[in-house]
Amino acid sequence: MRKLYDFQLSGNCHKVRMMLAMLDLQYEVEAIDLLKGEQHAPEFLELNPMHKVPVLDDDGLILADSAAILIYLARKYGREDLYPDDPAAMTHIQKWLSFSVNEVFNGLALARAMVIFNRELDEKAVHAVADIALNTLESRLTIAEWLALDRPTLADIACYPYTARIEEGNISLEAFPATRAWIARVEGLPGFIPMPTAG
Ligand SMILES: N[C@@H](CCC(=O)N[C@@H](CS)C(=O)NCC(=O)O)C(=O)O
Repeated sequence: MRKLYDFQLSGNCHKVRMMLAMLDLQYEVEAIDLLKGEQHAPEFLELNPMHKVPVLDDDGLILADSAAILIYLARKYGREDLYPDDPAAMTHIQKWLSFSVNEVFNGLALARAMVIFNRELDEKAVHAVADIALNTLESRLTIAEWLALDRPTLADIACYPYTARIEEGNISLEAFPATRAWIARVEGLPGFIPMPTAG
């Protein structure tokens, strides 16, 4: 039995949905409505005391945190190419996984959350981080097709959802052509599934 505790509009959940689809793994979904506060329910906290989705139950093994789940799924189900053993490769990938939960989340995801969930945050501060995130992506993707290595890795899956949906945060990708081309490349990967749009 495999079950994903999921919130449709969450990019962190979408990373896991993408990975499961790319691996062609079947799973049940248990929707956790963050807008109704279901992540604070005692039965959910037993799974993840951090009050956050995604959580994956893989035949009784309970896993939280999208990056951790991506690593688990890639290594458990035969996609070592997405997270190889080589120390330098792992380090390159890990740098982008960290970037995905720092600059991408605190800039791109929160800019979108301010618009689609009416999150009350310091817009100037969030947009400054979003600017760093987009310029970092653009500078790498101007000289390379993929973020970490010369092929797709977990780095690309982890950075994709909030970047692809940033226009829902009223931030344009017009000035970031290399990033737009990379989004299209990720969308062309076998098994890719699109992230649901807000509204
Ligand atoms: N680092 C975690 C962050 C997970 C996270 O921020 N989840 C959000 C949805 S995108 C959440 O569940 N928020 C509920 C809350 O903070 O109350 C991951 O990558 O899984």
